[in-house]
Amino acid sequence: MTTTKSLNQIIKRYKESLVDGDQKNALASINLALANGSDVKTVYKKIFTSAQREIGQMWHDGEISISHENRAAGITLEIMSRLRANFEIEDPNAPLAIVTIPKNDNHTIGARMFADFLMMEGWRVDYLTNHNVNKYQIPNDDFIKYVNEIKPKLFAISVATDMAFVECNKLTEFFKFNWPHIKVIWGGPGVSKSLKTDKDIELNDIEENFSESINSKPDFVCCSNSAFESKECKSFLSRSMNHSDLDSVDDTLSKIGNNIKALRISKGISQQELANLASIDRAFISTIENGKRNLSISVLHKIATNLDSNISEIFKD
Ligand code: B12
Repeated sequence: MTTTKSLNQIIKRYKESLVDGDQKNALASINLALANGSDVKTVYKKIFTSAQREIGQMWHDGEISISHENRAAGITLEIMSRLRANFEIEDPNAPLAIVTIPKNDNHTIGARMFADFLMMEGWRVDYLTNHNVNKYQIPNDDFIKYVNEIKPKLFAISVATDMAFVECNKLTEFFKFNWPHIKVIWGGPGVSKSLKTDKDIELNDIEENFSESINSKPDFVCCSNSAFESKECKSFLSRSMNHSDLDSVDDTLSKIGNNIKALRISKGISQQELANLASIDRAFISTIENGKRNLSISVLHKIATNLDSNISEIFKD
């Protein structure tokens, strides 16, 4: 296991490699952290985050040039992409998230980090760099078509500056107008700075406490130091992941009804004949087939058996 002391040494070595533009040494220090037992999330949160913040600060303070800063960011992004190969999601049915950055924001690392974190948690991610839903970059019509096609469960916006916070609000307004059911999460230093909070906040509390600063409706705002690792944020993400599976009892009942009807017709029997076989009222069968009846497992079992089938057939998509 990596001790705090050795982890601090690795962070120092990593940061120095970035300043020197030494990708080989930077990669070697990450491999050392992994070999010492640090997991990938620790590497992201402790090594990449602190090194990038320090290097960025050096630029902000005039200690290194913007080219040096960009070279350092390039190295970190390159190493992140190599690590990502280990947790890339292959399941095409895994829930999908869009992660993006508002117009005019060039701070890409936090966004890419959150995108990778979602992948580690089992999400597929579409990462839209420097996303601009405006007439110059991604036109609204194109974006609407794209979202309708890919059907994401989450839209995540990473915000680094005050300016970008304004754009983030506009983007969220546009997004929620078109897809009110898709969850929206915000994070990044621009959010905590603009809202002057270090808490993770859910929709109701957002409306109560921040209605003056927020004119759109995000579902979750992530401002705590533990970034996306807080209990509240994890719970929100896990609920978002299962969102549409939970919200539609009506869809499930209608699927069950359609499946029963198809099985009955393929067996060549009427509703009355099925009712007689299963000792159920015919009107009851009719409401089930129309998806209007919330029925018990024992009734489902009786119907399935009399259709020479099983319950899993009746639930299939
Ligand atoms: C590096 C850096 C840059 C780099 C960015 C390089 C790159 N490719 O990303 C460069 C040099 C380009 C840059 C430029 C500028 N920067 Co700058 N920059 C930074 C710095 C030092 C670090 C950012 C970073 O990479 N952090 C590392 C990542 C991993 O951390 P993070 O972004 O915080 O992300 C973590 C969490 O916030 C969270 N997270 C992030 N996104 C999301 C999203 C979701 C949904 C969730 C749940 C979580 C989450 O997860 C991450 C992991 O823990 C910050 C200061 C700071 N300490 O944050 C200033 C900072 C963001 N920059 C700032 C400013 C002002 C600028 C400039 C305007 C400066 C200028 N005068 O030109 C320009 C803006 C350019 C533009 N149009 O965007 C200010 C913003 C202040 C404000 N309130 O507006 C900051 C805060 C510095 C400061 N103290 O003044 N910057």
